[in-house]
Amino acid sequence: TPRVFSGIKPSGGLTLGNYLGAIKRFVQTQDEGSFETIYCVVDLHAITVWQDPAELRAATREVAAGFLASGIDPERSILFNQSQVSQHAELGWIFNCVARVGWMDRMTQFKEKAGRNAEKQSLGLYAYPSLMAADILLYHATHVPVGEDQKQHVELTRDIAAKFNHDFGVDFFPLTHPVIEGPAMRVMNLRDGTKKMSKSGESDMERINMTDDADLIAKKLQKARTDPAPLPETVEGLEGRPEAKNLVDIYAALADLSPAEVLAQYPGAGWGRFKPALAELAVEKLSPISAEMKRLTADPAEIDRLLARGAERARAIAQPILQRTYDIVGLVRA
Ligand code: AQP
Repeated sequence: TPRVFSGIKPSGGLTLGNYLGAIKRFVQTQDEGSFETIYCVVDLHAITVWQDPAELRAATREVAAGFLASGIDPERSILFNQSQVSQHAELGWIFNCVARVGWMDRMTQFKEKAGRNAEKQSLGLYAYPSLMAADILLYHATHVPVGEDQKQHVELTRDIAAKFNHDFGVDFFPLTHPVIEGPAMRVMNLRDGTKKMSKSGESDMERINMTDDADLIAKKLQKARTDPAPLPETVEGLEGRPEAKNLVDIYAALADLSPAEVLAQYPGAGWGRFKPALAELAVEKLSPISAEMKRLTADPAEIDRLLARGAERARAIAQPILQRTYDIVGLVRA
């Protein structure tokens, strides 16, 4: 069976964006059963920017709990944290020696994250896509479900695989496809509908965290920025209204409806009516997940045990592939 690999950085607590844009799909892919699904809490990626150690530990367990509470089954999928499978870092180094500086220079995400301060960023942040290539190729995963923003990195993974195969005259690493399923759901910032909702955004009011309680969710949605006009009758009417579009899209994703169906349910509704309805729906869908996350994170030892078990299963796939890579490169190992 073909393998799917995907990860989430424990750079903070999970947001509604991570849930609707990533985890919800991961669960669907697992449940469809046509892939072996490998899901990873990518802690080595998180530390490419500063993480307080205690917060990193807590976020790692929270992200793992979010996967489990949303329906990732640690038996049917492999769920682990990246640093526990050292093969990621080892293959990442080899890929640092395969990838070219010029390729990294073209990565738009680094430019966006670094802004004008590229020289002050960690070397790890710059080389991040080469570790990401290792994450994927370590399992010979061929399908990587990602958002539009990660497409360039998955293409770089192909380039690294192709150059490795070419340089060493082998046909070893498969060429990976980014799977951009349907119109990728992009949840936007509640205070600025042109920016995406992020774990590490400045203000807590701009995002919904998976651990927010009902009152806080209602308050954040109540205060979410919107224009004064009511909901349009058709989806075209949402153009040029990013905040309105975002709230309708969130409703649609939570209710498993299309945005047009949502607008048909609330023809011409004002925000005074739509926002409380959205809050009620969000609480209905999220509270069972957050309650389960709370239960799971109350017992960190159990989460750690599950992650260690997942790591063991991941290693069983990764180690032979790394060993073969070492042989191909000419690195001696007894
Ligand atoms: N706002 C979003 N809408 C839809 N999908 C999103 N994802 C993240 N934010 C949104 C998806 O979540 C997965 C995990 O992403 P990540 O943790 O590896 O990195 P990220 O995309 O950088 O996530 P954040 O929350 O924005 O973290 P920070 O603030 O630390 O950079 C990916 O599949 C991503 O598409």
